[in-house]
Amino acid sequence: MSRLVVVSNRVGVPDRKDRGAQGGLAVAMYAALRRHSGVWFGWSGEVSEHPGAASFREADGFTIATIDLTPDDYDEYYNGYANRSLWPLFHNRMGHTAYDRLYDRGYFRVNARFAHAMAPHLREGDLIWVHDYHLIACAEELRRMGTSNRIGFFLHIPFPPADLLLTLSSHEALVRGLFAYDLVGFQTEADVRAFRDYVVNEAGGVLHGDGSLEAFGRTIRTGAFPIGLDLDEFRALAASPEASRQERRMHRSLAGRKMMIAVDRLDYTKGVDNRFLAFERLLADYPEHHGNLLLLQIAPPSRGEVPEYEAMRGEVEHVCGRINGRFAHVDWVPIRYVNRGYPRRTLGGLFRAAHVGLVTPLKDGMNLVAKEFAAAQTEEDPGVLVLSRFAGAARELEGAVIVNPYDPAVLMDAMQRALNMPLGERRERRDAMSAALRRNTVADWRDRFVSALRETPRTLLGGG
Ligand code: ADQ
Repeated sequence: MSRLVVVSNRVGVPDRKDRGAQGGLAVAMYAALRRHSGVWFGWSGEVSEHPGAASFREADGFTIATIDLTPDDYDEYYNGYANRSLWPLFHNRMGHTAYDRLYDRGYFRVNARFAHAMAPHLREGDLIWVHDYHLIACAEELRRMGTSNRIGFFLHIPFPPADLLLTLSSHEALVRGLFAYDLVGFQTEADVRAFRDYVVNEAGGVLHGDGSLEAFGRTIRTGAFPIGLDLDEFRALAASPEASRQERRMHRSLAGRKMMIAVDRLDYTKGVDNRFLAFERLLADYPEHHGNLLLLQIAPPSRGEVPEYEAMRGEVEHVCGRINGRFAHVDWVPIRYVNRGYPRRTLGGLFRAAHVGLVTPLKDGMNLVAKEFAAAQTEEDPGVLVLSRFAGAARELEGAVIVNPYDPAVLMDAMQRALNMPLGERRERRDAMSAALRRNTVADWRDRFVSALRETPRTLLGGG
């Protein structure tokens, strides 16, 4: 059987003692890597002046191979191009996008370094699966070195409309880089369409009748592979003694009040401030909620070295402080704003204690928090999910109340509707979401992608 080589910016490291602390994606990868005696290749998380060759260690049934980055790599490739250029642009946040040649060069240099560090360890027949926006240009360098293996790429974040992508000087180099793969997967059909649109209209490419795309002298396959959840695992976590303890603790602290919950990395794509503004309107328009409803926002800071994140954090704190100052009583504060992360089993308990889950990103590739909230709900008394139409998850979770997160009045109405929804409707919606989660688990996602890559026609393979 062919080996599987997974390549991503950061590698997952299995934790035998606490499986529930790890995301479903990492766990799904471990299973595939074990089955295929594979290798997971990525950045060690270390920055050093003189990084050497890749270092290897055996994990639980597979191999982890990592390289260090130099301080310049870290600034230009990681904080720079990946997180200040690609991330905002691919989430339609042009105002946050940095345009900097130094970042461009750093990105392509580090992508080439990944390829060079990896190439000596590849074997004929290895299936190579590269993940996400950090490493788009990796395969092109592998091809230059003569690698003819099947190489697949999966983009976890959205693919932007052509007009936005064209604002990056390196737009063509990026898309040409994607044509070095054999299979390029996206979260949704809308992302696939955006990619095809660029290729056909801006790169003179051709969409063939069998769905393959030809440009830059190569023909590749593309497709939507929406990422799923390990439903049984998350349900088991949400029903675990630790989760139940959290749930009881939260009920005690609520003392009969209702709770809406939101859980995000603190990121300007997640729409935290819009959510707070909608909540402020709700409190202003419906005084019956005063003293009887609170919003729990869990938002651990991320990417603190990127200036746009610092600015956004200040803005969110300002809005939160204003709302709490405006409405709080001595015995009730409307927003509980928590800047730390919690293990997934704790989140499972909190999701069960909540009446409403607010997942309202301005743009999101998928958003697994939405799926986790839906998975945690019980049949007896399910909470309602309010979900942004701009999250990939909205395409599958039709049982959610789907909203436009930009319009505070729409978001406020959705909150009010969710808070007052009768049990029968909540159950119907919960069942619809469970069925959707069951149809497409993270294992299905992984297996569909790996099979599609394995089945790439031989005729399409090769260098160039
Ligand atoms: P992220 O932007 O990181 O991922 P998301 O999918 O929402 O976002 O979360 C991934 C995991 O992180 C989930 O398992 C979630 O529970 C956990 N997480 C998020 N916020 C947390 C918090 N405050 N505390 C603890 N855990 C938290 C990117 C894309 C997404 C896509 C995923 C997977 O941006 O759109 O769904 O990859 O493809």
